[in-house]
Amino acid sequence: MDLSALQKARYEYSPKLPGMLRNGISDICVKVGEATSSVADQDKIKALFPNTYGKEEITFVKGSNTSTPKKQVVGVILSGGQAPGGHNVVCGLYDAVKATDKNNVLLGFKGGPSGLIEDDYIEFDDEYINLFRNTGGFDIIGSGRTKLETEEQFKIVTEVAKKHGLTAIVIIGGDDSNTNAAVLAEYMAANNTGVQVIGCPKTIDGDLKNEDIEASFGFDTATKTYSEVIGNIERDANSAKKYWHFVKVMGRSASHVALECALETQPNICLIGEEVAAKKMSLSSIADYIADSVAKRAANGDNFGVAIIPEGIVEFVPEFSTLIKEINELLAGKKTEEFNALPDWAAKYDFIKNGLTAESMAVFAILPEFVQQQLFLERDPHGNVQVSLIESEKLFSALVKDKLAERKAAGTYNGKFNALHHFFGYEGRCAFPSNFDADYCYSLGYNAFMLIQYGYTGYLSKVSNLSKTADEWVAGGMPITKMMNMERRNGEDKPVIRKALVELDGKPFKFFEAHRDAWAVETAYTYPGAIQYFGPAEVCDLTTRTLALEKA
Ligand code: FBP
Repeated sequence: MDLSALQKARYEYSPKLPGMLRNGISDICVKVGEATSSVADQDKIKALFPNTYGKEEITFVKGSNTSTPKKQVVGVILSGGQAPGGHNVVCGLYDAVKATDKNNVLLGFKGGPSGLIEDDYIEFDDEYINLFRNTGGFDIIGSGRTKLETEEQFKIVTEVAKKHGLTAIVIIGGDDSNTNAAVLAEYMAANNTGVQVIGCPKTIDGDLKNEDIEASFGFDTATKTYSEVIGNIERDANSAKKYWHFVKVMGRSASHVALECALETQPNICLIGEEVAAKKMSLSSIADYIADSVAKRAANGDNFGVAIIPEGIVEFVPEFSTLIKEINELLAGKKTEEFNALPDWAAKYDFIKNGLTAESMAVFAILPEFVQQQLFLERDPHGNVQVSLIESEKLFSALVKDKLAERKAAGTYNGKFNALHHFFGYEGRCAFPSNFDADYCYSLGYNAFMLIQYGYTGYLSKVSNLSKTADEWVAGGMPITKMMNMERRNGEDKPVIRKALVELDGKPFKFFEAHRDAWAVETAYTYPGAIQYFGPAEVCDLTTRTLALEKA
């Protein structure tokens, strides 16, 4: 395999463990904390998880290891979208598994949860693991989005576990995957299979966090990667002074990624979906808000700017989410075929007009035609519009252009508006993990094995105090049921981990809110530059602005 110079250098990097895990496996013991209860719907969650509910929070501390020695055969899967650092979770897990007993085994099930069902696996050894240390990507075993949730699937997993003598399964995933980890843990406990299940918090979206989990891994590197490029674009904009750049950033629903990039780069505009929903903003009012910045800057002679748009924004605009719901109804069942069979867009437009309420049709009518058509493109397996396929960066620039034309006609604006569009998502998901993510992920994996060794199941590997240096990080575990509540999913009440949206009274948003009016008019850009892997700690080991503000 040909290696880049950075890849070779990163192989040599030693990820930092929390101080308390540095003593060696034989010197790590457990401090048992308080019993837990779920964040809401306690009676319902307790009834659904009789074997795993209400367990205690635990922390690892220095002291003699009191776990009962036994041969461990651990299976691991990566689940969902890629996030930088996933390889290091596997490496940390592997190192702890082998440091405890070299006869222990770590199996990697390939292609995500489906690997467990199809019994498609590899057994890790030093030679293979060493190819992936401190590198980005999930290609060590691949990932997938199959949901592990049915009794039938659990029975197959139990058979696969029995065949390999698995003592534990580690699921590295987001809120849905860890919800499934909790359900699987309960099933394994209820059926006395002896298989423990441990989760690790992953997602670049940053929405798997709560009072216990300070950050999901991958958010740090992905946002730094996007911020680097947004900063470069800002500098280009400020040099050429002729374009408005509309930059969409990933984040399926929550706007944490957009907010973090805004805190890093101080653009002229950043939309926050959660605020749009709270203020019930319409497409038109959002377009006016952006047009105000364009017009004020133009009045100062600045016909350029940068606007950050979160990927999930349209679902937060009340009138747009109603429109999406109506379209989902309109195309339900066989009606999709009927719609697709219509000869041209004019015929399809009539079909839509007859099917939507007058209010939704009014919203639909103001959309540029390419967005109208995107709303009728591919559907997800549940028949829903895939909002990530809607080019909201182009939608908003088109709406702003219309607003500016109206203002020009009214004589209230006399600038130039040339828009360019970008979408940053996949560019950041497999970047070489920052030192923070490399350290955090390795620690999560190492710690996951500590939880296994001490017999815990239904726990999320927890490493906290993350805004401090790694030697002050705290390692332990939290029952996943503590993070759960009941939510309506596909017409049914289901126990799920509560997703963390941007808190409008939280410190990161408050900081942004206090500065954004100035940023909207001035050119206050900051240029974070590329992630640094080698050099002084104040440059290389920086956490996100979000985490720093939350913990300030
Ligand atoms: P996870 O929730 O699985 O971590 O994935 C998040 C994400 O990266 C979103 O930001 C994005 O909308 C989505 O995955 C894209 O999914 P896909 O890789 O299937 O195109």
